[in-house]
Amino acid sequence: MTQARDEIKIGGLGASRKRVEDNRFVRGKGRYVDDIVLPGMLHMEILRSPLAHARITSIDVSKAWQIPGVRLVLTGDMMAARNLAWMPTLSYDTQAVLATDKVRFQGQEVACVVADDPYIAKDACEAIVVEYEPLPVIVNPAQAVAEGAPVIRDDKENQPDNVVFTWEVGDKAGTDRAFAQADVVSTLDLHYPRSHPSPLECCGSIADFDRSTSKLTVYMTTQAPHIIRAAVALVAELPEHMIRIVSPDLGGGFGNKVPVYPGYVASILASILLERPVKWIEDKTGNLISTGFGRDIYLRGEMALRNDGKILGVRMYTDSDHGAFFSDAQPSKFKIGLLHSAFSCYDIPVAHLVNRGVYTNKAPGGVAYRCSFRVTEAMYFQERMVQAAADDLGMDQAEFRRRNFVRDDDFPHRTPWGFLTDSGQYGKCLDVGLEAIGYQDFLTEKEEARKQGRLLGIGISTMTEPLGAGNSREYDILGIKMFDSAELRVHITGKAILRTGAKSQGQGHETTWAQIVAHELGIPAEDITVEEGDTDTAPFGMGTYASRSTPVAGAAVSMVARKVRAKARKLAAHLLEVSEEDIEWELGRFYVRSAPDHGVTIQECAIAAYSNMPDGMEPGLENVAYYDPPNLTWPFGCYIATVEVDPQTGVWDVLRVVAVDDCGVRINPMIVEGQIMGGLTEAYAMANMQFITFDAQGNCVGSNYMDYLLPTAWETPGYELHEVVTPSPHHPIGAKGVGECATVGGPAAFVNAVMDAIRDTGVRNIDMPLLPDRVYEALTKRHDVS
Ligand code: MCN
Ligand code: CUM
Repeated sequence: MTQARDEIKIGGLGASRKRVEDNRFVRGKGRYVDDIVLPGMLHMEILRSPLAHARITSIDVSKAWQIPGVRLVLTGDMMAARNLAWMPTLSYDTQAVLATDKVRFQGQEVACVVADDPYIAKDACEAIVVEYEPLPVIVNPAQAVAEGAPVIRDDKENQPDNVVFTWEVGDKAGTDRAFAQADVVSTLDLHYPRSHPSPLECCGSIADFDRSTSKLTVYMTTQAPHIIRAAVALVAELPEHMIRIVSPDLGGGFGNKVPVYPGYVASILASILLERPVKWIEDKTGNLISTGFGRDIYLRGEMALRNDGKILGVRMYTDSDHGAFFSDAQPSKFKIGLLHSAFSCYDIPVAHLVNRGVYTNKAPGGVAYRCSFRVTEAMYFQERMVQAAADDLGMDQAEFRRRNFVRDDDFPHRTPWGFLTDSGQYGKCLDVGLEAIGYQDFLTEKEEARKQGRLLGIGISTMTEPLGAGNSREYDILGIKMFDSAELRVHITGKAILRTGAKSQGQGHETTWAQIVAHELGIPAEDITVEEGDTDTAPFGMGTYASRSTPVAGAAVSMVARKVRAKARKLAAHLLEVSEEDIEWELGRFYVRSAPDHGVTIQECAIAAYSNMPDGMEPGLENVAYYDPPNLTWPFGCYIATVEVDPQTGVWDVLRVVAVDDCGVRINPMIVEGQIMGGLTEAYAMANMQFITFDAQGNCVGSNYMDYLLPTAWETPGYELHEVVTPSPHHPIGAKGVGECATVGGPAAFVNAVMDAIRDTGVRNIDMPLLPDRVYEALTKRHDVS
């Protein structure tokens, strides 16, 4: 008889283990960048441009220097003298660190002051006198490409206009043929507005250059410490082994903490010049107006349809607004992220996508806010178009989806834009969702309500999305391949420490990675410490974004545990005095096949690794694994919302939200549900209230929490969550990513529901957010509203 451990009891795969990091978070003991105080530390503040586009004619810093306690005033010219006025971005562009020639967006960094405390630094920023000569301002793609538009990036050679790139994918001629055969062509124009991830903790850094050792340590808010280390080595021309990046606890990231920001670079230079630690903590307005936003993209979609509901082909034309610098982090092969993952869950024979990216006088970014590299936009367009197409055909929207889904036995399936989806049960997920919401009953209720002048609507959004870049053949950032890593050390008493190249910002890696080790080795999860974010100790990895941690670093955790188990097996054979071939494994224990009671635990193997190894065996029980996934993982989500729209005011209330997520095997179901609830809340926020816009002068509207709204518990609807499990065929434990699914798929469910409720108006689209005045205008004026 064997003594297999109960996996749930030891906190292994499938255990809804409480989050270990919450022990310190709920006690106020988290250690964020701003909590770190170093001896002799100075404080830096940034002076930002009030104008969106202007030539700088002079900067007078003399008054700032006179303020007692000011230690350094940095301007673009001083940066330029050190070749640091411009820095490379993660998308092969350049970005101003401190402006020299022009300012190109409101909020751009113009100067920095370092002082004894942050208040002195802030006052001194206000004592700097900058003279600007205003230039015409561009705030959208149409203006950017208009005849005679001023060239924003006149700093660049070979940049005669404001076009960053044009990128196309698919089969143009084949798509044209499909459209020629269509019974119906459905079209839709949409704008996915600029939004902001707005993590509660803003960005910040503490640079600490120690002249005596030549070592630079930077504590900073980054989701990708190793990429930052490489970037600092290149920008500051420092040797990489003399740079240590530490990303401590993060108060949310949501993609906002991937790019390299001028504040980081300026604090590093200040520390090198002053030989003192220099802390920079961004304020909320600075964060909202200058750091990585999400979306800001216009789409025209066209769908070729057969009368029986079959989609024959799709065209997409998109204009993306990247702001003044093309700075987002995304796989270098794909200029507009993974936008071309649209329609991956549908069996569409042929498709063509053309994207044009432009510079405008707005903050740089575009890849952030739980977007999976712009898959948010892809799936929003997809599901809004699918609903419009079903309406045009007069077909039931659920039936239209089902008719076009890739079927369970059609995997692997090559999408028309080149992805390979490998698994899923799309029809089943939709069925679970429809059943849960009571679809047919709701349609009846809706018709009844309509007779009484009440407007009820139901919105469905179904999607599969690519999570887990790379594989290294196709995915790199600045040429660095997108694999990831894990290092596991089992100590003599059988406790362990695990480090990965990922970096949690709130997702719970300290809890879930230990569960994977528990699953592979049978060591209780509570005996495993998980550490991330310190480049001096963590193995090289590309960090956490695009929900890549479980698919890539999580897979590396499995693989490194398996390597450790392979060595433990040899130790077990030695201890049990049999040959390795005679050994069997069950959770946490090796035993002799012919005598199952005769066994040793993994902990006994650990002791032996340090005290009783066989002749010739290297001591110790540790290893490292680098994992390069063969494919992305393809989770599926089905989100269904029901709403009631008030015809008198345009206000809409959510009645119910049902979410069915298939992210393969769930490591920690409670954490997965938390991710989905958070994601749905962000989806609801974007559909209902959240956007950043600009006036004609490029002034940012949405620069504070009075204008940029975060939903509170009061208005956030409740969610009903359901699960389907289709394991990833290639991930070592069958898990797929999930961190962004609900934010990606959710918005279309809310918007489709409102559009369904007001269908009688004939209005095809209202752009997000669906503010009451926009809905009211649609109800009264009956034309498209944005
Ligand atoms: N998980 C699981 N089983 C699965 C899949 C995931 O138990 N089958 C768990 C993971 O172990 C992990 C969490 O769910 O603890 C999220 O895993 P994953 O989908 O791999 O996503 P990442 O860890 O890579 O997180 C990134 C993703 C992104 S890109 C954004 S943006 C986002 C998001 O996570 N930012 C967040 N969720 C966030 N949640 C919080 N609290 N804070 C953020 O900044
Ligand atoms: Cu696009 S936001 Mo997340 O990938 O860090």
